[in-house]
Formats: sequence, C-alpha cells, structure tokens
Amino acid sequence: MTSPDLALSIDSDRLVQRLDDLARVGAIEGTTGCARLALTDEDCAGRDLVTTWMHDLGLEVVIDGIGNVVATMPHPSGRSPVMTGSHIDTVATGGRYDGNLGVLAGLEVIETVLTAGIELHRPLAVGFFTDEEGSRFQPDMLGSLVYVGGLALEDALLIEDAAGAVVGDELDRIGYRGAAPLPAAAPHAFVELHIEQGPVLEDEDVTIGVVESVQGISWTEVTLTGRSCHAGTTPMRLRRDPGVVAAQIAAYVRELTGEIGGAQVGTVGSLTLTPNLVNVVPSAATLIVDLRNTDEATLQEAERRFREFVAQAAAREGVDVELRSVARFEPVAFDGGVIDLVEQCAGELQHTTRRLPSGAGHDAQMLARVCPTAMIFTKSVGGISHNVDEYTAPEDLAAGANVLLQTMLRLTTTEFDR
Ligand code: HGY
Ligand code: MN
Ligand code: MN
Repeated sequence: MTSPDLALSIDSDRLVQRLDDLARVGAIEGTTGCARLALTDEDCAGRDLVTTWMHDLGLEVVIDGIGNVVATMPHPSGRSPVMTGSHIDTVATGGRYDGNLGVLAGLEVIETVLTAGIELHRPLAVGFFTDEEGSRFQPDMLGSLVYVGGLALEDALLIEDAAGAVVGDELDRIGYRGAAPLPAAAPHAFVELHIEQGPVLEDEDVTIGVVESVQGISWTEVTLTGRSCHAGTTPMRLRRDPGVVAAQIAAYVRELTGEIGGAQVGTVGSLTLTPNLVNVVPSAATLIVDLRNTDEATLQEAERRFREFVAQAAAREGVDVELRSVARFEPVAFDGGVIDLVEQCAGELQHTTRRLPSGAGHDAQMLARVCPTAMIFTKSVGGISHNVDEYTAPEDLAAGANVLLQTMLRLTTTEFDR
C-alpha cells in the first residue's frame, strides 16, 4: 500500500452489532451495562465470543501466560505488526464501551482491510489484555504490564482478590492460561481507541481526542484494626472504632484534592467494614485510596500528606494501621510522531480534534514502554463511565474507528519503518 485510501471506511453497523452482542455477555438486567469482572465466568464467556470472531477472520490467535489474547493477520514478511487493542473485562457496574470499543474497533479495522484486499507492508494485530480494570485483582492494567515485562508472570499469577481467589487458579479455571511467552515481542507500534470517560470532548463539541499522555495513578490499601464491641453498652471513651477513621480518611481525600487543586483527583471507592453489622462497633475497616495527578512530584506530595493524615487519625482513635500500595504508575507521555499522525488522520477525515491527557489508566500506557504508542478518544455522553449509563453515539464510534483505521494503515507503511 503506497498512500492511504481515505475513502476506505469501517462498517459501523457491524461494529455496533458486535458491541451489542458482547454487551449481552454479563448484561446487567434492566440496564445497558454489563458486569464482566476479570477472570470470572462472564469474562470467560466474553473472551470466548471475541476469540471466535478473531478465528472467523482467519487471524493467528495466541494466548499468553497471563491470559492476554492477540490476533494477528497472517503475513509473509514476518515483520512485527502494527497493533491495537484494549480490554473486555469491566467493572461491576460497567458500560458497554469502556475497553470493548478498542478491541472491537480493532477487529473491525482488520476485517475492513481484509475485505478490501489491501496488501500491507506489515501486518495488523488486535488484542485484549487481562484485568485492565484492576477492580478484582490489583493493580489495574495487570495483563499489559506483564505483556511488556513490567511485572514478572510468576508474581502476577500469585495475586489474590478480596475473597482469596488467585489469578493463576482463575486463569486455569476458565481455560485462559496460554503458552505464548512473556514478555511478548514488542509490536511495531500501538494505537488504542477508547471512550474519553470524561466531559471534555462533549463540553467542547470536539469529535476526536488526541491523547498525549496518561496521568499518574496511586492506589493504597489501608487496613485499620480496632476492637469490636457493643454499639449500645460501650462508653464512647472506651471505643477504638476503625469505621470512624475510615470515614475521616475518605473526607480528607476530598479535602486534599481541594488543597492541592489543579489536576489532583482522589476518591475512596472501595470500603469494607468488619463485621459490617448495625449494632457492632467494627473490628476492622479496609479501604483503597485512589489518588491521581498528571504531575509526578505533585502526586508524591499528595501521597505524603495522605499518609501523614492516616497516621494521625489512627493514633487519635487508638487503632492500628497498615498501608499497602496495590497500584502505582507514573504519568506516561505518548510518542510525538504517533500523536501527530492521529491528529493528521482525524483532520483529513474532517473531524474536529483536541489534544488532552487521559484521566483513566489504559493498556496503551504499558505498551508505550516498548513501542511508539498513542491513543484516540471519542465522546462519552455526559462524561459518564464506570456506570451502566455509559453511552457513545454510533457516529462517534464510527469516527473513532475510522481514525484508528487510517492511523494504523499509515503506521504499516515504509514511512514509519523506524
Ligand atoms: O482505573 C482506571 O483508570 C482504569 O479504568 N483501569
Ligand atoms: Mn478502559
Ligand atoms: Mn475502566
């Protein structure tokens, strides 16, 4: 292929149909959302469906030791592929586009190119990575982190969820512990299409987000241990109530984001009281604090102040505290050349564009460690995501997928043979 064919376009009905078909797997009744937590039966069913589509296209499908699945066009050259992909695991109250769009748009791009019979200088590939969400097994982006050699496979296989289930056992249970070696061979380049999951593109009425970076992420598990006692008979002066400290921490995280300002965000989304009974002062409270910032030094300052507050609040209440980092990734800058190419392709397709950082973590931030990488965002209605009401209009799905098509095609040409 010498010059890109801008007239080539994905089949948006087929893309939307596949998104609908996949959303039926783990569908949350009465909503348009789905629940496919990593390595659950629902995730397995989603994996089976997508790998069937991959096989139906005649792609070479490989599964590696952490359950990542990559499908590559057969190609005589043996050159490394231009790759796209994302994830098909979801949070427990997930929408149908987060991650799924990136995987199914990649499949759609490949089917479009195969149907058009276009000869490429190097193959295209699409993959889905295990446990991108990190909701069940921390850290998030677990599969892509192992894929690029950021975490040893043997360590990843030992990670447990809150109920004590182990990654390696769950992979075996669903039949997705593959044989492909890890770390994987680096692709030639990687481009991920994803919904923005925020309000920027919609607020500014811009069609395509040209993603320049991903902000830093810090997840710290806080375990507070007090003494359970009767909620009625125990005098307040004798109580050592970890539930109170947990609530103070959640409130402080919000205060801290106000004090630091700028790009600082934070929340406590996971909080468990034990025994969690109305008339028992808790014996323990476990929470995970999510802090993020586009600037590493500021994120470290936020972490320092949060840890200081936790120590003081626990001491005041006389409870013990244990901190454990369960995810920590510095901000990642994407490749300037690929960013420019995404912007150029979107412009040639007459779409409005805007450069922005990603507030969410993505598999692309791991692939950026091993090859030239960037991302494409498309609108999220109302900026809502990690919510069953997540929605992106068909025309925006198609716009994102066509920018992905053109960008990937350009990256296969000798012009990008770096
Ligand atoms: O948490 C995140 O940013 C991503 O959804 N895993
Ligand atoms: Mn995602
Ligand atoms: Mn997500």
